[in-house]
Amino acid sequence: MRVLRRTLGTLLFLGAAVSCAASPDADARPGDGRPAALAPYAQLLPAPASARAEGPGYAVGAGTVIRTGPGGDEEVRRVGELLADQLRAPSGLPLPVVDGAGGDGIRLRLDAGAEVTGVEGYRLEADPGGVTLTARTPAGLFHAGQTLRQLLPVAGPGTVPGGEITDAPRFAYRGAMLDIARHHFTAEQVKRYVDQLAQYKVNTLHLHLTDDQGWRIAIDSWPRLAEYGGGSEVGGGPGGYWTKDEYRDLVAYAGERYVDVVPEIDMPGHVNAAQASYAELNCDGKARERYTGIKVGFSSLCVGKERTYEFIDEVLGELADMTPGRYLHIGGDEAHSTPAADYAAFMDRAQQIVGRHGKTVVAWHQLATARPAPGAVLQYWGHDRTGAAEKAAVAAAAKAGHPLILSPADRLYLDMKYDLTTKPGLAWAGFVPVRRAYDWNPGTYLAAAGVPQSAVLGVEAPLWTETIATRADLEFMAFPRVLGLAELGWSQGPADWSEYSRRVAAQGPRLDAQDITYYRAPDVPWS
Ligand code: TNX
Repeated sequence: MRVLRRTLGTLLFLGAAVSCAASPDADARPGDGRPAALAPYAQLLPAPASARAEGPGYAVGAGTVIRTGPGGDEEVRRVGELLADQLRAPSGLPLPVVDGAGGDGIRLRLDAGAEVTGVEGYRLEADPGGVTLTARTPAGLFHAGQTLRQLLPVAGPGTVPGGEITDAPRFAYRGAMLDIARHHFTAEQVKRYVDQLAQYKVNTLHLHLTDDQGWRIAIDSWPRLAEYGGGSEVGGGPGGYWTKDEYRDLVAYAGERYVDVVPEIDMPGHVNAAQASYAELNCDGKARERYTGIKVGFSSLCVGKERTYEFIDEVLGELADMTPGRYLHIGGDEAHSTPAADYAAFMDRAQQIVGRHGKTVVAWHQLATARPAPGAVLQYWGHDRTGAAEKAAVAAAAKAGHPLILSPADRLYLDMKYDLTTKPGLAWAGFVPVRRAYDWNPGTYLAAAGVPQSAVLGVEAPLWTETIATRADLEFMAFPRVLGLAELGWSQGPADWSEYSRRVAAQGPRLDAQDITYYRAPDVPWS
């Protein structure tokens, strides 16, 4: 009965959401009740900081070239080649990449003195003579190119509408996390996700590489971690792991798309796979059984043993050596089997080790209850029911100078079900419909707890994979909610659901063209 009432309630709620989104507004065609197609500049997702459509545009056609000069900067050439690749398939055009600035076409201009904001900002100008992308860095040019893709049709040649866009991100950190420990995902599958994310200007991929159910990264000094500890996953499947070359290759691939990889080795809890691989990592000296269930909080490294710190030093050292980005994530969540004093002592040493390997610590926000090292970044994964004391500890850390990455579980956890109909996923933080994932303000989210806006480094959407084992399920849970993450991370806001939901709908044909399995959520006015 209770379930029935909830079902009815949800149906009524969804019905209301649909009719509301479909009701005529300022941009709607009168009569048919459906929103009119958005003008191209108004379709962009994430929304640019400023855009002005004006005059005739540039027709991209058989003669169009991509110009990456002058100066022959190699990286700009690479950005140009990548953009050409991305535009060739949908347009069906040859789009050769040439050096030299003169002439019409799509021009990529690196200009250290350009009047654009920050390292990722860019300008895009289109008129009948061509499209000019200007930025201070190749990253800015890459983002400009992703905007250009959205100004062209999903299929066939087309015209970039005339006008000018000046754009820069709201937050420096715009991340997605993928848990490849609960279920193994290949580096090729993750590359596909990187491409999907980078087009929406997401610039960080956090990889949850190890957990109770599997250790997914080869470590030379502790080979059984991957060879034995990688051979399991949730549900009893074969698991698997990445070789160092596969990891390096993924990191390079992401880097070419201006996505930094933040690798996570979760500790002192979530370590059963390591403790199954090496008896010496257990206080009792006995190896654990491999684990394929979905409980959390039962494992802990042996805090009092010196060998534990040799282990994390060697593991984090090898990981730091193959990771060009500045961060190493050391987990620190749900250490329910580690007494609080032991936890704090352990995290002190783990943080020192990260620092010795030249990296900056990221940890889940539980580190706030211990002693975060200077500069350590905390990742907040609380939700509306998180207690005041926990939030206060996070706020104290933020006020002491620790940057925060916001991943509220009831907003950005992509493993939460959308609604009652969602087959994969969990619901411990509640359902997260598309609107809920978007309709909040990261800048003020923890303001009531005392977190200043300036402490917010950015946002991240984690995808835990206890219930997600396939590419299709991964995409279904991520899309379209991860667009909300992209929008919140990049655009200035304030959130305006009815306007945003129409831009999500406008992405539908692009997601289809990329063969992305997404949820046609009933709260989005898909055409
Ligand atoms: C909480 S969030 C966890 C993960 C689970 C996830 C499932 C966090 C830091 N820990 O171990 O996979 O919930 O939603």
